[in-house]
Amino acid sequence: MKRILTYGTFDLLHYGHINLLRRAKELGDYLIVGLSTDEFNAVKHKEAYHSYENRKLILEAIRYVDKVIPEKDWDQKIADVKDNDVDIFVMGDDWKGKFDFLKDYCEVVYLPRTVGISTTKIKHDLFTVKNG
Ligand code: C2G
Repeated sequence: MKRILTYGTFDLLHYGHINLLRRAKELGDYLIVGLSTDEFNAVKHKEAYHSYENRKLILEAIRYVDKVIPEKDWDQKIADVKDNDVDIFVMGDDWKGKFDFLKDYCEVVYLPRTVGISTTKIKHDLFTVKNG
């Protein structure tokens, strides 16, 4: 049973997120998602449209996701890897290199981002359409 771990905000869920979650799950058998809390999003200078509880509800409905845990700070990843017996840590390659310290505890894989979509783009496009 190969256990996978990834993190994110996953706001305004889109196909880039789904592509990431699908490919992460394909690397093993059990996918855990560390979902950024609303408070941690503020630390990341992000403000999610959906609350943590609603983003969690949505993620738990995705066939690739087996467990959702709260991501409360930058420093919990080593403990999360240990506590959840994680074999592979996965992130999109916009984070390439940033989490290599986890290589002492598990395999680290950075997957190519899906080009052309982001939560920021969705917000921008909707704002532009709405305001002409
Ligand atoms: N992603 C992707 N392609 C996109 C958009 C996002 O592959 N077009 C990936 C990101 O690389 C990330 C995941 O989807 O691996 C979640 O993206 P975000 O919700 O934007 O996550 P982020 O804010 O980068 O949080 O501690 C790590 C942070 O919590 C990561």
